[in-house]
Amino acid sequence: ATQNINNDMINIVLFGKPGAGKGTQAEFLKEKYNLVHLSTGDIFRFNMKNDTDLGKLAKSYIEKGDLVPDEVTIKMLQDEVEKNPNAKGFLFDGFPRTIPQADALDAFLKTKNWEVTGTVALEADDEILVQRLLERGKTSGRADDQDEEKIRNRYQEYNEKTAPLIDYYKAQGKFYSVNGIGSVAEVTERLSLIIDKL
Ligand code: B4P
Repeated sequence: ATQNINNDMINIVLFGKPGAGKGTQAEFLKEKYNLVHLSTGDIFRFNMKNDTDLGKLAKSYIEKGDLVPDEVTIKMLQDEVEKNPNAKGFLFDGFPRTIPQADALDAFLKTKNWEVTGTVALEADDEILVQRLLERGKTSGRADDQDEEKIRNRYQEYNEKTAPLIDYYKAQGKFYSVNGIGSVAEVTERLSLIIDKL
């Protein structure tokens, strides 16, 4: 069934716990590999800022540190992919975050003869990440970064709903991980070594 897959298309899933540096690294990787960067977190925040219906809905979940429901998130992501018909590849940042999202992504990409090329994870200890998010919360204005209880809830959501994706992608032979601690440039270099081989 894979014979029709378009292998010129690189689709990378950037994976990691909240605050692991997905958004930070995506800024460099999208330029380096000429990928369309789709960050579900950024798209939700854009909609929240503009007070759209989607933004109002997402806000009620994000402010508590909960994941936004799959149905809403999957539809939004698919719409964003459709807006970029000439993409050479996508960098999915913060999506998928649940098994149903990963299943939906596989099925959706398949309709275009595309697939996930690889999933690269940024690894770091929770305690370091909680400190990073509290630090960002001082200036980001993000409600989900402001207090430790909400931040802890995001890690609980991650452990329950997102961590199972590690085995999901390992079973497909598509899971790679790097140490997410170090300078931004060092981490970019580690990710590049993996992406270059995909
Ligand atoms: P996201 O916007 O995806 O955010 P994130 O997990 O907080 O951060 P990221 O890993 O991108 O870290 P960043 O580079 O910013 O999600 C926010 C919320 O949206 C979720 O909690 C959820 O509610 C909702 N959502 C999003 N996608 C969803 C989905 N698919 N399904 C359901 N809900 C969804 O870096 C963090 C901080 O670390 C920054 O301050 C940065 O400067 C710093 N940093 C980065 N790299 C560093 C390094 N090497 N050294 C030191 N500091 C570093």
